[in-house]
Amino acid sequence: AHKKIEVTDRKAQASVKQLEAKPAFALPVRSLSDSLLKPDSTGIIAEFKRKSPSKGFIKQDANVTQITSAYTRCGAACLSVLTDENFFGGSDADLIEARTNDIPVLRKDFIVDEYQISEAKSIGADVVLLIAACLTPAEVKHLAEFATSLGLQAILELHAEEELEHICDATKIVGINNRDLKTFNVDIERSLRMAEQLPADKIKIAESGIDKIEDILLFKQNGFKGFLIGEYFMKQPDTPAAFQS
Ligand code: IGP
Repeated sequence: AHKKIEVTDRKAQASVKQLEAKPAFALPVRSLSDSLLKPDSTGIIAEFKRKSPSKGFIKQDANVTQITSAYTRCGAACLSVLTDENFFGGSDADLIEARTNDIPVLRKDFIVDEYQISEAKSIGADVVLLIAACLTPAEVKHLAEFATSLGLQAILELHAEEELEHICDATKIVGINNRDLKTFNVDIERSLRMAEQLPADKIKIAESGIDKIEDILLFKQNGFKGFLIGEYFMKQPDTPAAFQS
């Protein structure tokens, strides 16, 4: 049966009205699906991540402005910015800064309620992540519809086959996480097998542990349109300069 990961950490909250009043809430949303489906898209979703639970600090003093603008300049189709502070050392301020680039920005966090989606919009996010391991299928449907009602797109993240039941009409973009969130094991073959079971009309994104061109080609051959890469880019000695092609 499906087991939820419990997310307990919550910040002090502004009212939804206060969120809606923030200037970024009114910004036009940039479409992730349009960006990924452009004929010349690299499909690369480049992630800004200072640290992770599996690796500790990757780049403690990373500069979000420099790195996200370099990602954009070098052809990323989308930016992913961690806003979770506890596990990933991220912040809303990082995402607000990344939003100045002209490609879509994904708010990478553990979303469990509508409030966090309004909050994502209020800091200028274009896309939110819904992690099946944190949500029931009914919650995914509800939250994906809510995101759509705000004009945002949602990525449904799956890892295990029993999570396929979380897919619904409102989840048009499906990410398959190569990394198990509990054991941190990365298994690309497993993701490819799982992808075969996705409905053909979903846009597929491969997430985590991607560190070579061959991985991307393999995912492409299997119909994936997006490739979410964090650690490999962030661990380069000089991330902005190293991200050249
Ligand atoms: C990026 P990597 O191995 O390239 O750094 O992975 C991204 O997929 C990973 O950060 C991620 C993630 C998540 C983080 C995927 N799903 C959910 C936090 C929450």
